[in-house]
Amino acid sequence: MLIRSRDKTEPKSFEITPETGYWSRRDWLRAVGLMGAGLATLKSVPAMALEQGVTWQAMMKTKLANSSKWPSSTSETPTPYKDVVTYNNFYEFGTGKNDPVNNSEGFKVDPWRVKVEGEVAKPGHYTLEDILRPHTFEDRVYRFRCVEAWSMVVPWVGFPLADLIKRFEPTSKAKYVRFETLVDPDRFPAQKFGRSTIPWPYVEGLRMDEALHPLTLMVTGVYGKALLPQSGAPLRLMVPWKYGFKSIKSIVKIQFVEKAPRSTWQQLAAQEYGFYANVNPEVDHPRWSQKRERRLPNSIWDPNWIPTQKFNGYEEQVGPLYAGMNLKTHY
Ligand SMILES: Nc1nc2c(c(=O)[nH]1)N[C@H]1C(S)=C(S)[C@@H](COP(=O)(O)O)O[C@H]1N2
Ligand SMILES: [Mo]
Repeated sequence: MLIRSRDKTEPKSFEITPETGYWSRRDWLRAVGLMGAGLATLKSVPAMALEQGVTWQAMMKTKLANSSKWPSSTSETPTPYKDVVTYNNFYEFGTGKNDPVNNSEGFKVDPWRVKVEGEVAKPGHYTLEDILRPHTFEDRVYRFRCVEAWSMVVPWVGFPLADLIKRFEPTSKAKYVRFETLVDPDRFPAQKFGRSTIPWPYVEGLRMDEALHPLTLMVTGVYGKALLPQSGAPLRLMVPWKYGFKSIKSIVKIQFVEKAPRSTWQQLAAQEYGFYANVNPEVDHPRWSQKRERRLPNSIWDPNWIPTQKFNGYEEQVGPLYAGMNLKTHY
């Protein structure tokens, strides 16, 4: 088929589910008025136009330009862009806060596929275009709290994870969603042999009701721009009522499973980092208090300590998810 001749990295037809490449070309043809015009006409379209019609970059640009404002954003002052993209945790690029920005220059998103598997009616190896296509982006300003007791206020761009999950049609056996980050030592220097600090891939998971909660966002951008590598390009999660480590970056796998997945930080130190990881000032980390946080921007002279709120201030929205649960044992 024509779509497969576009470039060598295009998936083979057997990897394509009905929603994938074929439909992208069809939609695009319809948009430019070529639908039904047949093969001859298609061949005469300049190659460049074909490229622009289907690349995720073009799709991303249009969607970012047409994003809608989410009405429930926090009115707190956003952390400056500079801090958001230079003070990061992304161990694939190194453990220092500036390692992600310093070690990610030239990071290539292409090729990018998201493998969807497990308890779903529509598993597949989806292209980034497939993932993004039907979704409208929203601008949402969320509080963001790392388990290390620093925090930011970030204007994310994205769409509800629930909208994506529904497209895959999870079965009744799908009780949890498990996510994986890309493993590629050529793109993530800290994954190179001998330099690893944590086991790869980075793994995270959510209970199905948490994954479907309207606050859970699949993030594609920050401050109105596409995600930079250090922030988890091209797709990362944002679960604003949980500690930052739950918000996995650069996702390449979404798995629907029956049992609670074991996350990277549980594997490393289960007594310190639980599966739930809900922001909670009443439950201290074994080595430090979680009662307060350093809100960025700050400095050593002015650490800007503020009190931490239960569920990071989203208790009204997410409290019911944990009704009757002991949050001290389910930390
Ligand atoms: N793949 C991957 N995802 C990750 C991490 C990581 O090291 N690798 N760090 C987590 C942690 S601890 C935090 S606090 C946030 C940081 O997100 P930010 O750098 O965009 O602020 O990403 C989370 N997602
Ligand atoms: Mo974190």
